[in-house]
Amino acid sequence: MNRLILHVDMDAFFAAVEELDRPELRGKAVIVGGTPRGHGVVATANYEARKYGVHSAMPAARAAKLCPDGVFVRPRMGRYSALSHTVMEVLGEFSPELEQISVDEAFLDITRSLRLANGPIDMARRIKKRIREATGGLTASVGLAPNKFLAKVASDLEKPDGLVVVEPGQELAFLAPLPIERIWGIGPRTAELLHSRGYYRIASLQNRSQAELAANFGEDFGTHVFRLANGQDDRPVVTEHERKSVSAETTLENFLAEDNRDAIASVLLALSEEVSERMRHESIWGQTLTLKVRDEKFRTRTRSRTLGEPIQLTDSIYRTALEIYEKRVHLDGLRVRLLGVGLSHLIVSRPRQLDLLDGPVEKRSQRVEKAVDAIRDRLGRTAITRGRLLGKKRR
Ligand code: TTP
Ligand code: MG
Repeated sequence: MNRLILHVDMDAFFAAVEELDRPELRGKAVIVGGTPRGHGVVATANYEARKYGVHSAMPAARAAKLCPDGVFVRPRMGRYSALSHTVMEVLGEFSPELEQISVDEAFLDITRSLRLANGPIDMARRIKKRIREATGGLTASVGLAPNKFLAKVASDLEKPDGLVVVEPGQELAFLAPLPIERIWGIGPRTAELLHSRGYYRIASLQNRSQAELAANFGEDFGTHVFRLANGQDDRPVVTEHERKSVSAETTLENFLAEDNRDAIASVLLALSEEVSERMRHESIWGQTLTLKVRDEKFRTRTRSRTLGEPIQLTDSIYRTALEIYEKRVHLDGLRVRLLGVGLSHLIVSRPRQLDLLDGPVEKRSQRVEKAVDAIRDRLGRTAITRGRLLGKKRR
């Protein structure tokens, strides 16, 4: 049976919230995060500011230059979280099979919930309308498709306020004209490599057999690309209580030498921090740490270690990941192109007796990380960054 998967993504989320709360901003180019004098980075910009080329993660100084009339607004994380919650509650009204991906994004499996509407497209329209009502006027873009990958691509195609449907049987035709960068895992570096081999549109990948792609890009990545390019993705929508792991990974802009310990450590620290932040936010701990390393030839290695007790803090995650890297990863001189850190064997609240085992150091570190969370909630993600992540060496 065909599945019906929705991907919902709020439009220019933080900026849209600011426009909602401050009508005087409407019609102007709004940039959230950073300052006009050029400190910090942009969290997001509204569609008006995007016309000037401003986008997320851009240094504020550059944004100010590109868009001199842009209004810089300080992030209000508490307000965004509250509205995020509202949106997720609306989605939960339509189906219990809800998987939140980020602050403004979720998958919803509506295969079994259709009785609430007059067919899937009607359900998608109702969801958009309910989100608008419940938030006081925010718009979402929705993709409706037989699987997660197609739904995610679809929701992004007609932003803002989009609704794009991929009918079963239309998967190949839908993907064919799109650039290869639409495929998960094909970032700028990989795209460059693929371009040099003549692959630009997904159609060019659809012409290749699985064996050819596996021979070119390694068994894992080649198979992944083959499946997605052909619109195949059977990952289920995983609701919160079924979730098995929390992980973060990144493809490196510049490949790192296997023995570039400092640079590898910095990346692992940033990933550990991301994982820890999510775990702390949801009050979950994990007992098995998995490190993922992909080399420049696309060979992927994963190494796991089950610990004596569940962990949650950046420091514990980071130290374990780095130790696994140093002791158990051997790339034979190949460079590193991707690193990932994940925790599994999750528990929702920490067993009581473990609190007694906490040494004073861990207690302090827990307090520090809690304080960091609180400040970030108020001032935004980039308000506090660890010394190491700033690229400065501190001894
Ligand atoms: P996105 O959904 O990626 O972006 P968006 O909602 O602003 O715009 P779009 O219409 O393209 O979906 O991210 C959601 C929010 O997360 C975004 O409003 C701000 C925040 N964010 C950051 O703080 N830093 C980032 O680098 C990104 C990508 C997002
Ligand atoms: Mg969004």
